[in-house]
Amino acid sequence: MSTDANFEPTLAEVDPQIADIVSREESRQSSVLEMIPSENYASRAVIESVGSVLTNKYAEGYPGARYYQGNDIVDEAENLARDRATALFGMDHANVQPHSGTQANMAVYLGLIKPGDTVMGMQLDAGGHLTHGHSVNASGKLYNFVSYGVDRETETIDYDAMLELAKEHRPKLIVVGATAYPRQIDFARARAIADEVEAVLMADMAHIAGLIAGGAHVSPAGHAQVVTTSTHKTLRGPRGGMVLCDQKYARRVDRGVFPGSQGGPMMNVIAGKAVMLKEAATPAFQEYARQTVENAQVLAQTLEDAGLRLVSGGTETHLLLVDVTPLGLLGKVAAEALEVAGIVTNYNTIPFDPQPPTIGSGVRMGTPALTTRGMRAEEMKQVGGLIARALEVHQDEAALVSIGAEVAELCEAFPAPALSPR
Ligand code: DSN
Repeated sequence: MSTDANFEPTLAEVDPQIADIVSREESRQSSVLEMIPSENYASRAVIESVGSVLTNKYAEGYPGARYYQGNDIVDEAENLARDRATALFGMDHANVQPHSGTQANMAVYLGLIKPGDTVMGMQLDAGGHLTHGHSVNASGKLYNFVSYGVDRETETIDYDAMLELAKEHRPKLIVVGATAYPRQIDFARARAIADEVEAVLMADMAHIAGLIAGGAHVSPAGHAQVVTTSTHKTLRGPRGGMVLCDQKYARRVDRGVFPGSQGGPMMNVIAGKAVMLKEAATPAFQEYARQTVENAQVLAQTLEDAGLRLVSGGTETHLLLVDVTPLGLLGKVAAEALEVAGIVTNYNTIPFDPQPPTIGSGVRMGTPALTTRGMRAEEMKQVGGLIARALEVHQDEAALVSIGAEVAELCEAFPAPALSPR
């Protein structure tokens, strides 16, 4: 029988400082235009799962084969997540335990190849990710990564050059996928290149997983033998990762995750991934994915009409990369000015960037979070106008603050999903 004594004190009672930080961050997320393309608002159902007592359970191993007792109930959560993931993405096998997209990528490398093996990945300034072989990352230190990039003219992937590079270096694994690439990836073409040199194709769909789930981007299923992703971007799930693969690679992928590179899985987060996968399989999510891309395209057109240069001339996804150098700006300066106006983006390198990643010549922005708030084409025209004006007056703090007042009005009209009363 429960008594009052069983109830634990609340966060606000135990640690008012952290409670205040959580509350202020919730307000910040609702009072700015959140345009970092890898961010989104997880649903209340996802956040409830992540904040649940499933965090208490140790479950090293996999459902039905754990190294701890008492896992029958959490096994059900992991099985639901695995089944929903394979059904949604049309792949044979899913591992839902990776703590992040980075962990998912490292687990695949560990499971499928050996240190020193040759791998091909997209270089960072062309839009790739640190875990696609950058020298400062374990991927670049442990494996012999050879990098492909984009064509200087079109700023899109040069698949012919990629094929030549593959023939020259005969990689065991080819990684496609990006964090700052606004165009769709041709998975069929990438698979043909991999087949030509007898490599395995790995698609890192972290940025576009939600678009793929919603049918707004071509799927890697049937092309890539292994697919990795994070779960908190366009998918709107909890912070985490996943690997999907053909049955042939299932055992090696699983061993790459556990015991290869992780210990106990976060069962609370796995439950949140299961909820995310249920939500992403709905018609409402398909509409969300479609609207996210439409919003990005309207925003791109608005910025171009205002005289800004977009890398590759536009977007086919949720993401835009604005070259701010024609305005005499550096990426970091531009992103900081936008934040003063309440528009949160991130500075980024652009293809063939002379600037280091700590400065960048571009600003990366996207529409996933704004679309979650219910904004559509009309609002994207407004947002594009605000961005163009803010970049123009970047040195005038008062002008930026006055643009911020317009941002605040828009945010009030399209409230972010809220957990606490405001
Ligand atoms: N996934 C990266 C991003 O796109 O923000 C960070 O690792």
